[in-house]
Amino acid sequence: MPRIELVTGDLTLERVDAIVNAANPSLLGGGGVDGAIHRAGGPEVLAACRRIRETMLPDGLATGDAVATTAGRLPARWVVHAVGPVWPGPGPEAAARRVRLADAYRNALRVAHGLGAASVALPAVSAGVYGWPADDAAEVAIGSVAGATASPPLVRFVLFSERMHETFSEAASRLGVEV
Ligand code: AR6
Repeated sequence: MPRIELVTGDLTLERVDAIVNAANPSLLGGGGVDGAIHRAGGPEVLAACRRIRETMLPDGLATGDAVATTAGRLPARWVVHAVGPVWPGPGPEAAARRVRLADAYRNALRVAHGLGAASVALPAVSAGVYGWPADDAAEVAIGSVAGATASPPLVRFVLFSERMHETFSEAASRLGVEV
């Protein structure tokens, strides 16, 4: 199991080997942390995403999947773009999509590991524009990383607010995961 750290901060400032983007299937940018990553990383990141769309993923990146690009001007070496699910509201569909959220984390870590990254920083995927309730988003995030079989040895969640940091700490205690 990787070492898991929780910090409050801005993901785009992280000096780690790879940062994970909460992207959308188009890979062509958006708001939230995706917008911040493209702004800070510069046009090289978008150009790399466009190339991936043209050569490998004409229909876009599936929910739960992940793919890596250069990090452009960011301090990290790579951006691993992962797509989380949109919160569908309570009900059976939420259970199905919850699995996709866990997949997004597992695949992001697997891709980072495959690149040889020793450290990776992640946001709370799906917990912003995509509307996933924070408590559950945190539980899926921590649980997926704790159960990951292929991962960089250091995994750092970079949470954008003190509140979200607390939510992640509480989820880790509930799950009995040391952070
Ligand atoms: N550093 C760390 N966390 C951040 C930052 C940052 N710089 N900026 C926002 N967050 P979101 P999603 C937090 O909306 O819910 C985009 O339009 C934010 O407070 O970025 O997966 C994409 O293109 C929240 O806790 O991602 C997709 O269309 C968390 O990051 C869609 O949003 C995730 O919020 C994806 O939505």
